[in-house]
Amino acid sequence: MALNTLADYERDYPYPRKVTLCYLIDEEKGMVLLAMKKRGFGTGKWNGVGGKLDKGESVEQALVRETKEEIGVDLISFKKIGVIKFYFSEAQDRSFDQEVNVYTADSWKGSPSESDEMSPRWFGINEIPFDQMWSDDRFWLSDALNGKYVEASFMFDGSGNVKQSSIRLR
Ligand code: 6U4
Repeated sequence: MALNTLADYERDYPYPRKVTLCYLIDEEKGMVLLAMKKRGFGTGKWNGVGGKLDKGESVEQALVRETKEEIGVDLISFKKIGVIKFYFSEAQDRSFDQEVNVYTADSWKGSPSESDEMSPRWFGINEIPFDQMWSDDRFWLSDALNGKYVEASFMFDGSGNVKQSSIRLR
């Protein structure tokens, strides 16, 4: 059957590849740590830190490893704040689609530092640079950082713009 709508993708591909995404939060200062992606998927965008699971790894193991690899920090405490599915409708195959498992962390060891992959910087929670981020972020990130649990799905067009979305906040 043809895949025309987001509901078609959700029905036919309910389990895209899992990846992790983590936002360090400084509650006292009201800041969130974003990192500029220097290579690979999403180059030139501010994002949380994270990536794909290695073989045999759990989501939380990957979250801890990716945070260490990308910004040099050891997570101590973190909390899941949502699950978001992304479907790249104009891609040749479904290998780009992702299930992003989103977390915030409020305690860690070490100071965020630059790696080959990412360059971190603190932003005020009300000063998130949405025009330099994935186009879906403006639909859910502020609510998620303000304590809502987000379950969402997005379908992108070939230019990376959101074509359809379905967002549940609780
Ligand atoms: P490599 O280059 O294979 O080491 P890896 O770090 O394993 O990469 P990568 O960079 O492909 O994985 O992971 C993608 C990252 O981008 C994850 O942290 C999730 C995040 N991400 C992907 N699509 C997103 C989107 N539409 N909105 C968003 N974050 C997204 O906010």
